[in-house]
Amino acid sequence: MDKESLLLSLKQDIAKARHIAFFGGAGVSTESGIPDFRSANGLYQEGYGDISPETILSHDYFYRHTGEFYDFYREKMLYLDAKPNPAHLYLAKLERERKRVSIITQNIDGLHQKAGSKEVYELHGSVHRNKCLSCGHMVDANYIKNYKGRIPLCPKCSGLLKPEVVLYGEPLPEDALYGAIEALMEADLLLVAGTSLSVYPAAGLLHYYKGEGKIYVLNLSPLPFDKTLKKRVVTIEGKLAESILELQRL
Ligand code: CNA
Repeated sequence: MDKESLLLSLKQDIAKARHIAFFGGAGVSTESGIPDFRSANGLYQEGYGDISPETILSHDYFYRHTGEFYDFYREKMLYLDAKPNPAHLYLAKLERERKRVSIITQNIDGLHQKAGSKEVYELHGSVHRNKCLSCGHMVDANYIKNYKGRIPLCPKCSGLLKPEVVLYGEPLPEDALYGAIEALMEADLLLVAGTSLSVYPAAGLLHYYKGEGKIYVLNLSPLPFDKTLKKRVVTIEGKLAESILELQRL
């Protein structure tokens, strides 16, 4: 089938669906100007000497090299002027039209909420919440970005602030995890977009999807699904936001 026919079939399945689960990753926000990790222009292609981004964005590194962590984090992970793109906006519009749309995201940028989506499970947390490890006071991402000093400290007690972002070596937040599992078990249509499905345990959650229909994948490149899911997968290659605009025109 050509791309137009695939998008038409997706549009019809969306119209029929009662409850859509959308499982997304960094590729959902590249068209908002936020680089992903693994694409040709992704963060992993840049060099940081001998240290990999996974190492810098890890629990141990945060505590042992807090200054270096924040140098990287503030320069590479905070895109506070980014705006939702047509994919974020379309999903929010579906929800406003009284469909249940559960957004399960590995992103930490808050763009689904900015677009208006209400049911969002942030598996890897959010740059917008930052907690003082001493007194529990919360600050926003602007405070972290604009702090005059290498390591942002709490405005109330000068304690160390930590972004509520899931670092490598940390467990997923239980609320988001169980909410995502429940949504996947209840949904009757699954869309997977802008993710390499290489970060676990997030990628493994797709097995909780119990709907009987197809699984649509909207990604720049095909994804490695195992045998159980593979036969139901329909892949629509290309840029997500462009595909969504095309779908809306059909
Ligand atoms: P990834 O491993 O970088 O994979 C991104 C995937 O998206 C790749 O398969 C790309 O081919 C695909 N892709 C890129 N641009 C587009 C596009 N415009 N349309 C369709 N597909 C596209 O990212 P994952 O999310 O799979 O990896 C999980 C990490 C990335 C999570 O821990 C995130 O927290 C982390 N991350 C998040 C952000 C963000 O919040 N915006 C940015 C960078 C990294």
